[in-house]
Amino acid sequence: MEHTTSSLTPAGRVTIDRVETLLVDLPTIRPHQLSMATMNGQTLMLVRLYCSDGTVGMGEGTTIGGLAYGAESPEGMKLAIDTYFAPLLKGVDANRVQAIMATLNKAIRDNRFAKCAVETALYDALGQRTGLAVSELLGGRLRDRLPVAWTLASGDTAKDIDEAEAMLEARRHCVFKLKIGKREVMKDVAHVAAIKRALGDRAAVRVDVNMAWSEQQARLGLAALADAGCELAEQPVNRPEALARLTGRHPIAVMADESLVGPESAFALARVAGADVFAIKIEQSGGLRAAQEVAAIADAAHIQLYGGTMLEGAIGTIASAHVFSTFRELQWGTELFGPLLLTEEILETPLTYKDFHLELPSGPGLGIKLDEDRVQRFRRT
Ligand code: MUC
Ligand code: MG
Repeated sequence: MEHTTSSLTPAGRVTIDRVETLLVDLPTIRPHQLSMATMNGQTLMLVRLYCSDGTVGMGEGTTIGGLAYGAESPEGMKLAIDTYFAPLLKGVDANRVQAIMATLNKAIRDNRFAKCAVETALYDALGQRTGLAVSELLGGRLRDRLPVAWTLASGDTAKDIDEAEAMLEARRHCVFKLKIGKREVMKDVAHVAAIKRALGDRAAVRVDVNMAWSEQQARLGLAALADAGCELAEQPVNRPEALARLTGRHPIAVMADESLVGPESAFALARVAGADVFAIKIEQSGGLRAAQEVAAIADAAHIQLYGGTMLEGAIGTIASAHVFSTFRELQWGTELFGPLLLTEEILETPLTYKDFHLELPSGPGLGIKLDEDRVQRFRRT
């Protein structure tokens, strides 16, 4: 759906003229099994902001397993932007990103993922206008490339080991996150131990339980995982209080993911030393600047940082990379592998993954270009 306005603007003032949203459906390279859903494809909700100076900013919203991970879905984001965001965006000063986000935050509760997509598009357009990369607009990058972990989630131990070996051989990933929580605790631990044994010191092994364990299961599971050589467990339990009680008890780092839904939740968790590490996600945080605020809270509380993903496609992935490149510390690297899980490329020039890292583009805005034919081919009609 498209929205158009033909407002007269004072000289020099750049306005948003049109807001476009579309859904793009892309298959995954294999079924991706999480504790709450198995993904066979990913839907990208793309938003484009057409500005009066000819710049077009783009942003992306994704979720995991439709509504399995949270309250927003790609279809819901599209509807929210078309119906409620677009009238607030049209005709406003496109350079005033903070002011626009303040307006949206005042008029629209929650909808963090949709807000993130729109904020990404605003910064992309501002970057093109000024010639600066999004990371420079966000205060300046501290690194030009980011370490990238890979998630093993085929559901089969032998397949996961083969996959990890291939990644090591290709020098693409040497840190592996294993999705567990579907099976009995000790069966999952045996799966992790077998993978760690096969990879040895050549790779680091971590797990993501996606909240599937009770606190008691987590006490047992974390101790056994530590013995198996696993270095970190992501969101083993649902409730932040339980996460806090588990932190610091076992020789394995505890990382918060689902518990982090923006700066206020980050502050609440930091106050009770509720995790060793924060997995920061731009969508979960409610936007690019909000993600930086979460990072600042973590830094102040001596909580370490990890750059998380909602399995975004190329746009959301590179937007995340611009943000994470500005973090003062990034002790646990990132998992910005989303585009590599998809069978189809939608960029004119694919992102560069090399030597266990994702490289940041240096061009204006996000620094990437969509292949329009490919987008139209996979666009939902
Ligand atoms: C999550 O829960 O962290 C990140 C990697 C992956 O495979 O799933 C996501 C979501
Ligand atoms: Mg997670």
